[in-house]
Amino acid sequence: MKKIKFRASSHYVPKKIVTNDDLAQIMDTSDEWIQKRTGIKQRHISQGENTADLSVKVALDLLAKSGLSAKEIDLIIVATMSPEAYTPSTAALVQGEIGASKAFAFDISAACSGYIYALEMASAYLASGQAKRVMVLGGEVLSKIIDWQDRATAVLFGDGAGGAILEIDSDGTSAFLASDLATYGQDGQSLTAGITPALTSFPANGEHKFSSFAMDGHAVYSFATREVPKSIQRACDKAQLAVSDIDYFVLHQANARIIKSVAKKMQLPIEKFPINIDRYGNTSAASEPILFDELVQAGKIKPGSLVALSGFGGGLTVGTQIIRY
Ligand code: 4VN
Repeated sequence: MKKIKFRASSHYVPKKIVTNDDLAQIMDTSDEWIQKRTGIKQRHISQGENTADLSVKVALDLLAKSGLSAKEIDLIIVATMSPEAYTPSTAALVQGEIGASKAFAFDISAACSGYIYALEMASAYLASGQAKRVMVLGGEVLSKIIDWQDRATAVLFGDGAGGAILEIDSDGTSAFLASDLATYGQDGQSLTAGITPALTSFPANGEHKFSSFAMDGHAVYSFATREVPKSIQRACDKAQLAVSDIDYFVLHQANARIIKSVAKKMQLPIEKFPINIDRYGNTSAASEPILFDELVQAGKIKPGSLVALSGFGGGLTVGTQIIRY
């Protein structure tokens, strides 16, 4: 079995902070409502930087921290639901920008579970020997796809990026212990963005419409509280660990209440479920690597730590990776 290790971890958020009070100026909402229902106090919103720009910032910091040159990266995967374009992929833009001339690159579309799915791809390429070093990024500029008139969703989201370099290492044990991924496409309509309807006649009459972020909050909320504990349990079972063995549960920062409900349902101490949604809002696929990196930087996740990373949302998708850092 090939051993896989984390070589570096990083995150980046745009400079501009938008507080709940700022939002209350432009829509019918309040700081009290947003904090009580979601745990969010503020979010970072991009001004001019797009998804690849945020991702490039993380990529360059990963290279600086690891001491690697861009040419030593074999594969770049970006998880995003707010890519710059249908094509080129955000990952290809990053690859070109940082000069990773030996890397192939592609995006993964699994919304808020994207980073977990991307880690699965990275570990599969590493385990098969098809790559020795993989850069995995989660990057989102959700502000550009949000309907800023829809107060039910607009208050939830923020922009940011995070990621890691994973590599084959012959020493010790592998960082990837077990995973669980599941998709519920029959429920996909409860969370959508960027639907592109087919032409109904040719030649086209009328404009192409772009649909912004839309969510059946109740449906997605109950999906998350039902399926996330099950996914974590299945992944722990595969790793032959008890859920109580896990040091930190790095959950998608969808809503603080969902995270608390998962902790309660699993009868685990809330201290093991770090939350940073108060500062960043919901950054979809970027939320797991941002939180992961903050915990690494704070010295909470350290060599040997057992971490369960879980994503859930659009697709609908859910996924868990059990990692020994
Ligand atoms: C996963 C989830 C959510 C999500 C769903 C519902 C929700 C976040 C509904 C009730 C509302 C407060 C907000 Cl579970 C979003 C994503 C997308 O990343 C993924 N918040 N809420 C209220 O009225 O209390």
